[in-house]
This record gives sequence, C-alpha cells and structure tokens, in this order.
Amino acid sequence: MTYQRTATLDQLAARIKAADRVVCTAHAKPDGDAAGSVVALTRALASTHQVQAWLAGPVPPPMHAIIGDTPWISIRESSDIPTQEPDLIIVLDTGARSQLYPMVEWLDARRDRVIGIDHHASGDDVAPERFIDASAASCTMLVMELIDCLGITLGQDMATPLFAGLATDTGWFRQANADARAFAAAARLLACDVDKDGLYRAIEETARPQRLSLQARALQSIQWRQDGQVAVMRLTQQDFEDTEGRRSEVTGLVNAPLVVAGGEMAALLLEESSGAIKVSMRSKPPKHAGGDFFNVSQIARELGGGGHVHAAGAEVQGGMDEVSDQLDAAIERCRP
Ligand SMILES: [Mn+2]
Repeated sequence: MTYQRTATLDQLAARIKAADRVVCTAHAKPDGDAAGSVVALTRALASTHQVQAWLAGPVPPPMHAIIGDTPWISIRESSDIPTQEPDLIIVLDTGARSQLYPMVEWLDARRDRVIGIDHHASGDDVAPERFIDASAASCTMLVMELIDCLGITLGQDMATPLFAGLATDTGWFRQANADARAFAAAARLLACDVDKDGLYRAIEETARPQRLSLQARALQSIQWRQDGQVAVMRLTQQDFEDTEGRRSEVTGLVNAPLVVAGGEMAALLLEESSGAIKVSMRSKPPKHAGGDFFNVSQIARELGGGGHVHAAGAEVQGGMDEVSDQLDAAIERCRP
C-alpha cells in the first residue's frame, strides 16, 4: 500500500471546522516536531473547539519547553485514553502504526474520524483522509499551512512551537532538508517574535556536567579502524559508575568522531546492565551524490540489528572485546 496524500489541506480544514470535540496527537515519544505540531494546532483551535492535546509514551524533558502551559493528556497505555468520544482525531508527524502503540487499536476503531498530516515518506493507513508532503522539512510547516487554511491568524503562541518543530527536524537548519521553503517558513515564524535563542537553550542546552564526563570517557576510548575512516568507542558499566552518568545522557555521543575530516563512520559500544553490548552506528552521506559510504544498516543486520543506512544499531551478546571483533569483521565485509 502506498503512503500518499488522499486529501488537500483545505479538505482537512473543512473536516476540522465541522467538528467540535477534537483530539490532536502525534507519534509516541514525541520529538520537537511532534510536540510542536500538537501544541501549535491545539493552541490554534483553543478558542473555537473543545480541543485536547494527547502525547503518547514517555515525553522527553526538553519537550516541556515547547509544551509550555498548554494542558495535555499523557497516554502511556491504552487505559489512559479518555472515555469521552471526540468528533475528530488529528494524527500529526506520523502515519506509522508502530509509532502510535498505546492508541493504535483505539484509532482503528474510529477510522472514519481520524485525519492525518505528515511529512514522512512511509506510513500506514491509520488516517484514511490524510495530507502527506514528504518534501516538507517538518510537520510543523504543514500545520502552519493548515492554520492558514483555517483562516486563523498566526500568533506568537503558535509560531513558537511551529518554529521549534522546524528547527529540531532540520538540525537547527544545518541538514539537507533545510531548503528555501524551510527558511521561508522560518522567516515568517521568526517575524511573529519567536525567541529562537531561548528555545535553543531550553531544548538543546539542558545537559548535566556528567554528560561531558561520559563523553570524555567515550572519546578517550576511540580506536580508529579502516585506515582512519571508522572510529569505535566504548562505554562500560564502570564508566557510568565513575562518572555518575545516566544511560539517557549517551544520546548523540556516537556522532562526535564524525567531525574528523576523513572519519566516515562512528560506532559506540555500550555495555548494558544485562551484560549485552548495544552497538550504535552512524555514517556520513557520500561526498558526492551516488558515491561510496558505509551502509551501517547493512552492518547492523550482520550483527542481528537494523536501522537506516546512516543510523543503525544492534544488541549483541558477548563481552566488549568479542563484540568489538564481531563489529570489525562486519565492517570489513560491508565496507564500500
Ligand atoms: Mn517530523
């Protein structure tokens, strides 16, 4: 089944105008774009509808900077779903059943009342009427266009979460998806008095010093393979004990070696409390379109895991040295 648009934004706006009780929700474990989309649309509809924001699964702490004082309902499991029936459910920034896990059966039972807005290239038939635009850098860009279709004036209260989604989904405008349309949207949102520096601080600069201690340990452990193209790092249970670092503070550390010019791939071996080793891998896109690169999805599959071509992982049973050797062998088999 193909994941394509089945409705225009004007048609979805008409569905929203005809509804009274509306639920706005997004993929579980919301990121900046998911939270920003839900919060912006909830605020846009607050004066005309009985609208609820539902955020599924654990909500990462930095998201609270985007949510602000907007009331929201936490859906950790299906029993958290309110009993009052909405007229319309708007699913944002995903159409993937696997990303809607606490709500997917509930949504399936209400298909005729579910609409979707998404910018991902793949998804499922959760929302029969949906607007998909995979060329949009963020879902919040599409929510901004929907707010226009609804005839609602964009205020700072909506522009702030919309900008947060756009900024985080483009890596703060550094990634390839930060195109002319994304910058045009950013310019319009910033003109609504968005405090971008405050948002950056509140979303991106929230670490504890322990994170840097863990990072120092990881960087200290780097071993370069494949003529300096691949960096392999390790973090052991002892490193966590010594630094008082948390598992959640490892997020993003794997990327650090990629600042090196000839470094094409980085891996982080993380000793789990279970004794297994979690292998996280990242690689750079090819220097030129169509060029060679380390396909970490393929390497992950060799290790019994999976993922995307430039971001993948696996959990492997065995000791650190043993798993490191397995990784080396997998890289050797899959090298470009
Ligand atoms: Mn997104």
